[in-house]
Amino acid sequence: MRLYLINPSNPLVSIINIEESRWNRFRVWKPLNLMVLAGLTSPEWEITIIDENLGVPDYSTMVRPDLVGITAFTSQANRAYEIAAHFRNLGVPVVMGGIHATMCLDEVMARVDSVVTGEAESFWPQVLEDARKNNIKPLYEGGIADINNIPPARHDLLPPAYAFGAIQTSRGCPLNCSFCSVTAFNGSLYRHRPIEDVVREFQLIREKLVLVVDDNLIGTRSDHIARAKELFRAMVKANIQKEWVTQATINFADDEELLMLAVKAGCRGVFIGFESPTPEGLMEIGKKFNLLKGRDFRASVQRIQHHDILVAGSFIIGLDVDEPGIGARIAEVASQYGLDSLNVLFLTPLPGTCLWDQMKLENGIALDSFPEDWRYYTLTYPVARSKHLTLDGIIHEMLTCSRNFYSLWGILRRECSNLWNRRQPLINIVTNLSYRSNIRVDCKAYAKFSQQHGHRFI
Ligand code: B12
Ligand code: SF4
Repeated sequence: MRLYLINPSNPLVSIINIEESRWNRFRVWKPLNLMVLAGLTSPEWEITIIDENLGVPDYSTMVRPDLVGITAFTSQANRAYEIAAHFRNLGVPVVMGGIHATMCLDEVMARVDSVVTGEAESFWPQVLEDARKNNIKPLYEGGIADINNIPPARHDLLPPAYAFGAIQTSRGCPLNCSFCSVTAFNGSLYRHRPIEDVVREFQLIREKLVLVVDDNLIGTRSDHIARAKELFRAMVKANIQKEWVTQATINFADDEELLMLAVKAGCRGVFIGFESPTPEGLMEIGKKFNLLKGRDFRASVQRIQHHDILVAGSFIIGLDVDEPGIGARIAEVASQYGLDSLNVLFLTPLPGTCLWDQMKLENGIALDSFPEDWRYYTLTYPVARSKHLTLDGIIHEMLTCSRNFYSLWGILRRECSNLWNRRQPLINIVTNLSYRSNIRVDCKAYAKFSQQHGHRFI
């Protein structure tokens, strides 16, 4: 039995457009979900994982599979439907799962043979068995799975074309920011895989560099922090010899022992959501966690960097409180905090989030012709109306922010500081240059977008 597992491309995601900028090679990440599914698949299936981000194959020249499984973020939905249509025309059953299929069930069910909602661990073997018997059901509700003792992801199946391997150690996040789908999808319980499973799986990864995909590797409570320390100790003990980056909340900075253990275990960079430079902005999106203890962000960032860990920060533009000047303000604040890199995204109502419900109620969603418009839900295009900013205004803020933060002078200053402190200067320069070269790509893309969709924002 032959199984194709496919990660659809989205040409509008400039960050992964290698042709536009060769620096982006370092930012093509493995589709871990398909590797996890492959790990749950019995040996009678011959599995091929196709990541269209590495290049779209000519499916018509490929051997006909017995089953096709497609994953999709919302932004990939349209391409997913094209792939599904191709294989269904050949009479091959298509099953789709992942975040978009879960949040937009009716839309997806109308376009594939079967949908698996939620986490797949409990149902995937059943789907395969039903497919083998030619009796696949239209819907399997995976919900929240038990992540104890799941087999390791198949790290051997993808070509060695990626800079980073990938692994997951926990699911969910103890917070619930209004724009984020994680808690809606993975539930409010923050769950951890057994440490021995994680350590064993780390040892199967070929790449030296690894993305730990957890939404919040360290959590927020003292028992979460204790688990993170235990994990790092086990990784040190097993001498896994990997260098990894991950996502965490700013409280990563608050525990010296945690930082020491993290760096010993191979942590080289952390991605932190700062989201807004103002308390009003943080309140608006439900991230008051960042306001706790009257935090000094610069000092927090420095404490992390002191351990040779790079800090990448993320902010959002387009909140109700954002006014003209917000782009320059974010760039200024990010520099003040001393961030090594900055990722700014447009406020986007992703289906299933509180923000989605709120914007629907307020008629705030400008790009609402679905499924066609999903391709713009990359967070790199404005899709919603902003209270104080026009479409051209919000684009101007985004470009100002990127140009200010990624000015040659800004990059040079950060690189000198990183060289001086011997804090990952190579990774830092590659990251900064890739962001800088994407400004040109983004400019072209925004101009086209404004021309095509400007009238929908009025
Ligand atoms: C790592 C990551 C990335 C990586 C990409 C990884 C990749 N290639 O898959 C990078 C950094 C590139 C990335 C980019 C983006 N991301 Co992202 N990302 C994640 C993150 C943190 C982890 C994903 C992961 O590997 N999870 C581990 C796997 C095992 O879990 P899973 O994907 O949920 O898979 C399980 C089930 O969903 C199911 N399943 C999944 N697929 C399938 C398929 C079949 C057939 C079946 C049966 C089951 C099934 O089974 C799996 C096992 O239970 C998630 C958050 C999260 N917790 O998932 C956000 C998340 C998926 N990303 C999100 C977003 C918005 C984006 C971007 C649009 C934003 C941006 N500009 O950065 C881009 C879009 C890129 C694109 N191609 O369009 C949103 C998606 C929301 C949505 N509705 O689309 C999430 C949920 C985070 C959030 N804030 O809400 N992301
Ligand atoms: S802290 Fe990050 S992962 Fe957690 S809910 Fe907020 S945005 Fe989502």
